[in-house]
Amino acid sequence: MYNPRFEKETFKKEVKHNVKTLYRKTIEEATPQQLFQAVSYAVKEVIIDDWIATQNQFKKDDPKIVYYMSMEFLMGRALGNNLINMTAYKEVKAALDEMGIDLNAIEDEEPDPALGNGGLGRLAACFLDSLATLGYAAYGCGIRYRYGMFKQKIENGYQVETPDNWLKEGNPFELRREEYAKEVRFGGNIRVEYDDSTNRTKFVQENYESVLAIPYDMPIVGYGNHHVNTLRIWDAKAITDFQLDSFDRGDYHKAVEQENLAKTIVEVLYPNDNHYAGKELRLKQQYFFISASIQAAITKYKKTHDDIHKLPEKVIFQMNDTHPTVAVAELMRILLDEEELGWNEAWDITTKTCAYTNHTIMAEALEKWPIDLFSRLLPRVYQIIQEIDRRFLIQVRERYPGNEEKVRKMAILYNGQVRMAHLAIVAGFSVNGVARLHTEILKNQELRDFYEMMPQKFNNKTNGITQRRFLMHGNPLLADWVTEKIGTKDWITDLSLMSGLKKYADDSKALAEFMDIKYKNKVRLAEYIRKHNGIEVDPRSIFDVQVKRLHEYKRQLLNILHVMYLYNQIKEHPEMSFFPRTFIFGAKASAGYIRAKEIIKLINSVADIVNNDRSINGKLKVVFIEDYRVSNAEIIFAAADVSEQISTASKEASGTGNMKFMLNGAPTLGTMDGANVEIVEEVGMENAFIFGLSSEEVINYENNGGYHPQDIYNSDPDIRKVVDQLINGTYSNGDHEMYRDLYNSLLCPKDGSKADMYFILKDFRAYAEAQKKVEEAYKDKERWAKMALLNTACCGKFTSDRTIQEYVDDIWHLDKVTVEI
Ligand code: TH1
Repeated sequence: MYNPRFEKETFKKEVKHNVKTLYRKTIEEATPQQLFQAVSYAVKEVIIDDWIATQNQFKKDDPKIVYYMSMEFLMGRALGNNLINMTAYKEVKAALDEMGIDLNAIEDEEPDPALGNGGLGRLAACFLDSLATLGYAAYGCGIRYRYGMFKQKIENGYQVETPDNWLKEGNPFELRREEYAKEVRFGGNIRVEYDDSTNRTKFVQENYESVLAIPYDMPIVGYGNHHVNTLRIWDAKAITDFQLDSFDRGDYHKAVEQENLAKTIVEVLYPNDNHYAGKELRLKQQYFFISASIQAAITKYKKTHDDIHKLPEKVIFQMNDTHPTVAVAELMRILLDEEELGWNEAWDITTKTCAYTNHTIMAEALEKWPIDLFSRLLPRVYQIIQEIDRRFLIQVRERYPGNEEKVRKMAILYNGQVRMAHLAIVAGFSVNGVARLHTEILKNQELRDFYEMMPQKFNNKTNGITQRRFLMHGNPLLADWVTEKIGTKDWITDLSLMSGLKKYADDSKALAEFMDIKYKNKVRLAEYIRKHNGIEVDPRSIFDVQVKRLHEYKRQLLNILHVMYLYNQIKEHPEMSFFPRTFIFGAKASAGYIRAKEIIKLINSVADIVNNDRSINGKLKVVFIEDYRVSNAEIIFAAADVSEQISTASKEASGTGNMKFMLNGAPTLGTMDGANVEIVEEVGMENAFIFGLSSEEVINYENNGGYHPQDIYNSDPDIRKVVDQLINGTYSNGDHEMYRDLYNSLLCPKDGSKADMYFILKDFRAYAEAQKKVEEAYKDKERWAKMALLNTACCGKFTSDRTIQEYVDDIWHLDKVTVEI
């Protein structure tokens, strides 16, 4: 047994006790939310012991620590996951059953912590799970947003955003740690002082505003190893006036301003995925959590080490995209101004401690802060960046004498902007992409100049996902079946063992069992859809699923145009054979992304027409699942037959949903983009449906001004019909304007951009043919079952455990910790 405190009677007593002391109630009287709280506190009690033990082990072993710096951690619910990782899920479920409490219902009471947008934030969460499971010392560093990712409602087919007040009922798993608060300073000016006695120039920030950063710690439980790491997210508080400089004391305006600053800084997560908006508050958020995290890391290091020069032996700051990149300058500031090191010493430490992960090549996602804004908000940090840039450009000119074009292309400060990616590459010792293809594109296209100058920094770390959440928790039927079939549950920590399923690929009994589990999961999703959408879907139809953030490059528009095409086909040829299909969508659009919202409306309009057309006998259904998030994702992946991964080749850096589908036995229908390439390599071309332009072809077209979608429109009547239906009122009650912008985006954009930038019409025929092949394959039950099973069997590479081990081996060089209990 993992812990005697999970013993049935002990645990039951604990829950009863909690209900009594927290709410003055009995189990029978308690509300489901109160039961969730009481159960969670009982679980936390046990976690705390392991958490303490882990910290003590760290003190003994003094391991190297990775600080995973991220604006986003899309954690998903904690209760079920913690129970799984403490290997107590089934025991606790049984104990609660005896008390008449349904664990699943209790789990549904937990708000889904959504401190992230999508793949990037969820990757950070999977990484924390793997770090703890593999026994490495790690901190996640982020922001405790008051409001996470908005809740999505669909009203009249349109997305409506409502605030995600995830802390309303209190978060039972967090610990507030006021005593580790750090001050963070913004604005003002820098006074330069010369100190004769030490011969040093001092840089003193004056007239600044400051906030107090208060850490909240959440436990990150490793699987079955008593290892508990920490996610440290920062809240902001005004510095009360007695803490102000004597000069400022009693300054009422200043006190109120600082109150406001503190409140607004952590108020809300920016709901943009793969997009940079350039808002001042966002930069404040970045510096706020970075300054607090770096200060805390240095304080911690200095508690037990006296030589700051050896920081790189014990500390790594991994920067999750450019959002935390101000870290390099903040570390320099602390080393220069507070530790009083010289530039070269400080630079040496910084460039051995900081590493950067690139997650996108989308131009609109690149962070380029206007210099005036940046230098006003972070005057000292800006000075340091100027000096980093000055010294870097000397090197560029040495390497490429007379080549001012190179200087312009590579500079950190250029054209009135601070280019954060360049800063990260120059100051980091490692630059990694998140899938093989993506890393090659970085090296050969986007970051070519940097790769040429410093090839040793570049490396690939293909993303991964945690099987603890996305199989054990999300798909318990399949998890148990896998354990039975391969004769071990070691796959929970070694996903390569899934290959043990390959021997069942031609075993009809095993295949039938596998598909029976898929069927049950489809029934579960069908019930969810009935309850939430009021739509009846047939679990015997093909569940064809595209769930991810809504973005033009992800091409949900291609998917829904194809649905419109199928509908036309069925209507025109009622006798045509057609295997029933349910197209399932789930996607949030950034609140300000108008075209993405139009696509959501279109999907819902098509759903309305198609689902209510009795003449097609329910052959086609379209479902838009409201508020796609981690908790319903688990249900969706388990139930999917087809995994739609149809981004314009070269645009999706990796994708991680693709891996979750694969794990759950859904073949990929996709382009050769991101990690799809590696998925196909593992599972075999014959077990996926690949179509469309290659990334090289896309890049080629882009470099030559695009292509002519008009030609396709003119020559292909089926495509023309579908495109025309955007403006002839078919899906808009006769309104010819509702989808005019989508129509224009394909043929003649009004904003000066290229027509059909994402090659939707170009790839349409290839997509339709691939979809035809899906249908053919599905009709042959055995063949489909084999494909599906092989997807599960071949997914071993895509565990985040493998990804993390690669980061450790090539970048972080962490020490393993064994927690002794
Ligand atoms: C995503 C990428 O689009 C996706 O391909 C990848 O699998 C995932 O990161 C994890 O590596 C990104 N999300 C964001 C979010 C923001 C900015 C850039 C990216 S890239 C806010």
